[in-house]
Amino acid sequence: MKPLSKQVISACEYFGIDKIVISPGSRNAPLTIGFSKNKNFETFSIVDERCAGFFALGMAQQTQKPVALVCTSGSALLNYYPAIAEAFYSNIPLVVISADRPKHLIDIGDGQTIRQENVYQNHISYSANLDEKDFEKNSKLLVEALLIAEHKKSPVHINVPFDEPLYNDNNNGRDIACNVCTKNNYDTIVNEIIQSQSGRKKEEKLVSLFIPSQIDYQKISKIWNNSQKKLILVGVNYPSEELQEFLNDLVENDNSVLVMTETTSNLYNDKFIGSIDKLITNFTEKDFQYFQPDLLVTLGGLVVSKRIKQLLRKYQPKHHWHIDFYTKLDTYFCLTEYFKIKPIHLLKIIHNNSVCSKVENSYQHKFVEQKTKRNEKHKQFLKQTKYSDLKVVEQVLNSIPNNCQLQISNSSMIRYVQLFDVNNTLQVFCNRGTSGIDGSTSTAIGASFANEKQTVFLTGDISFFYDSNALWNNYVPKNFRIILVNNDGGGIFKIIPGPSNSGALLFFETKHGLTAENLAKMFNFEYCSARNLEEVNQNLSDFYSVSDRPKILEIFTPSDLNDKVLKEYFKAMNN
Ligand SMILES: Cc1ncc(C[n+]2csc(CCOP(=O)(O)OP(=O)(O)O)c2C)c(N)n1
Repeated sequence: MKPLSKQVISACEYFGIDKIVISPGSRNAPLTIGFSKNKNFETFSIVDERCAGFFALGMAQQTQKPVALVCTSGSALLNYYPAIAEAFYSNIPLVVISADRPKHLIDIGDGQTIRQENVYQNHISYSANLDEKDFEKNSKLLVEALLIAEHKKSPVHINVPFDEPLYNDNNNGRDIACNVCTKNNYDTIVNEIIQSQSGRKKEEKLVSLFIPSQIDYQKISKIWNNSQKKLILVGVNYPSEELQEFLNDLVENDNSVLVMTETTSNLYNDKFIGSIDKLITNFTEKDFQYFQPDLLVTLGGLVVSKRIKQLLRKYQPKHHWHIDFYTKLDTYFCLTEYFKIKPIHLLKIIHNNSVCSKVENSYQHKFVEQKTKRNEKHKQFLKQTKYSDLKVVEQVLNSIPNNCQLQISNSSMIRYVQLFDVNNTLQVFCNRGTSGIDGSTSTAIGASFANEKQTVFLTGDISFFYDSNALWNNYVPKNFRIILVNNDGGGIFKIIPGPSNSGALLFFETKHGLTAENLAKMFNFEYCSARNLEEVNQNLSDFYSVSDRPKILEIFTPSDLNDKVLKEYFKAMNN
C-alpha cells in the first residue's frame, strides 16, 4: 500500500472513525482500496459527491461521531462544499479526505487538477495539507485534524497528494510511514498536544479545545437571582433527556423563567413555548415590553423563527448569555457572556444557587396562558380551513407513528411544522446551519441509515427535485418514508413579503409542473399520490407499515391558496 494512504487510514483507525463514504475516481484509488479492504471500516459507495457529503452529514448528525468522505482530485471535492458549510454551522464532524496530484503537477496543464490545498478555508476548522515525503509532519497534521473533528464537532479537510502508480503500488521498499503509523506514535503526539505548556500559539489553540470556560459562579448567580424575567431560548438541539428533565424541573419551580423552544430543539413540555411565531406574531406593544427579558439565556444552534430574532434585537435583554461548548453566537447583538461549557453543567450550578424559586412572578404564567388561548384558536382554525399546505402538514404530523425520526427540508415545511405541537416522542432534524435546499434528502437518508428509528422525511418539491440524486443510493432503509408536499414551486416565496409584488415572482417561485412518479420508478421506491384530504388520509393510513421498498407519498397542494390560508391563520390567532 502507498505509505501516504496507509498513514491516513491508520490515523482514521486510531481515532475510531468507522464510516467512510467513497466517491469514485482514480487519484483516490489508494484510499478507496485501503479503506474498503480494511474490516475496521464500513464503506459506502456514492457517486455524486454533493449527495455523498450530505449523506455523511446525516450519519454524523445521528452518531455525533466523525464520518469520513473520500474523493478524487479536481472538481469532485468542490461538490462537498455545501455539506461542509452546513456541517461548519451545525457543529457536525465531517472528515473530508481528497486525493490530489503532487505539487509539481498543479497549474501546469495536467488534467483533473485544481488548487485543492485550503480550498474550504472559510468554512473548515482545519486543513491538513499532507506532504508527499514528510511522514512525521503528516502524522502531526493528521492528529490535529482528527482531534479537532472529534472535539470541536466540526468539519476538517485532509488533502493527500499521490503520485503514480495509483494501483498495484508495491511500495518499492518505501515503508517509512510504518514507523509513524503506530498507536504509540499517535499516543505520543496526542499527549504532547494535551500537555503542551509550550506557549506556542497553535498548540495553545488546540489545547483550548478541551478546556471549558473559567466561570465566576458568584457573579453570574447574582445576575440570575436579580433577574425577574429570564428567557431561555433553545435553537437546534440534539435530543437530551438530561436537559429535558432539568428544564421541566426549572419551569415547574421558577415562575420567572420562560422557556422557548423550536421544533428542532427536541424538547417538549406544555409549559414551554414551542411555537414561537404563533405566540409572538400578534403581540401588542405592551406585550413586547413585558416580554423583554432581563436575562436571555440561549442554548443550542441556529433559530428558525425570524420573528423572535427581530423581536430580541429590538427589545434587547440587559444580559445575554450564550452557553455552548462549541460556538459563540451573538445573534441578538447584545451578548454579555459566552460560556464555553456544556449547558446542563452551568445551568445546574446556577439553579442550585438560585434564591428566586417560587417567587411571585407572572412572567412565565402570562405567556403560557396566552399560548393556551392561541392553541384553542389554532384548533378552531384548522377544523374549518381549506385543503392547503397547512392542513396537509397537520394531517401528516398526526399520522407519524410514535418514536420516529422526522427530517424536514427548508424552507416553508419547517416553518409550517413549527406552528404545531409535535408528538413528543419524535426526534426532529433540519439542516439549519446554512438553511440550504441542496442536501435535505441526502441528509435524511444518511440519518435514516445511521438511526434505528423509522425515518420520515417531510419535504417541499423544489428541495426534493434539487437533490433527486439523493435517491441514487444503495443504503436507503426499506422503512424510509418521503412525504413530498408538491405545491409546484417554492411556496415560501409567496409567504414572505417581497416576491409577490416584485413583478418577478416567476424567478422566485420557479413553477415546474413536475411530479416524482418517474423518479420513484427509476430509483425503485414505492409511489403513491394524493390531491385532496381524503386521499391524503387514505394513503397515510398504511404508509408507515413494513414494506419491501422505501416509499414516497406525493401530496399535491394548491399553490394559489396556500399563502392565503396561512395569512388567514395568523389573522385568526389574534387575541
Ligand atoms: C442551495 C439553496 N439555493 C436556494 C435557496 C433559497 N431557497 C430557500 S427555500 C427555496 C424554495 C423551497 O421550495 P420547496 O422545497 O418547494 O419548499 P416550499 O417552500 O414550497 O415548502 C429556495 C429556492 C436555498 N435555501 N438553498
